[in-house]
Amino acid sequence: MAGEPQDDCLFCKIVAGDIPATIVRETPTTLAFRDINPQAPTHVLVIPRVHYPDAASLAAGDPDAVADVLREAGEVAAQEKVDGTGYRVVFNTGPGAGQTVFHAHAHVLGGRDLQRLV
Ligand code: DGP
Repeated sequence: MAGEPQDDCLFCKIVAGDIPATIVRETPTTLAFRDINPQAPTHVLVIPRVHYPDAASLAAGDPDAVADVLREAGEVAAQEKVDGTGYRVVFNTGPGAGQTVFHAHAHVLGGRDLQRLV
């Protein structure tokens, strides 16, 4: 069922505590932890606890969770002290965009000069 934990999902396993992660923030609806392969001094993933495969399906199925993830992205940036200089929030959506883990997640990147994408 949409939103239910999936046995084969890496991030559901992190939510369940079955796989360790360096958690930086937790709320009743979200989890924020350091990316295993950081692309910037601050590289934190913010995920909803509910399982949806990507940001678009999360937005369609549980819009409040999208708001929670974005609010937490801002809280992570403040906690990491990158909110002053600026930071980037990215939702890779689909394999062609580089998505490799199919549980919706926001990358929060900061702490270095981030080249403009658009
Ligand atoms: P994406 O390419 O947008 O699907 O990003 C998935 C990210 O997840 C990628 O930057 C690496 C990170 N990642 C993959 N496996 C693990 C893991 O086991 N632990 C942590 N902390 N991050 C992981």
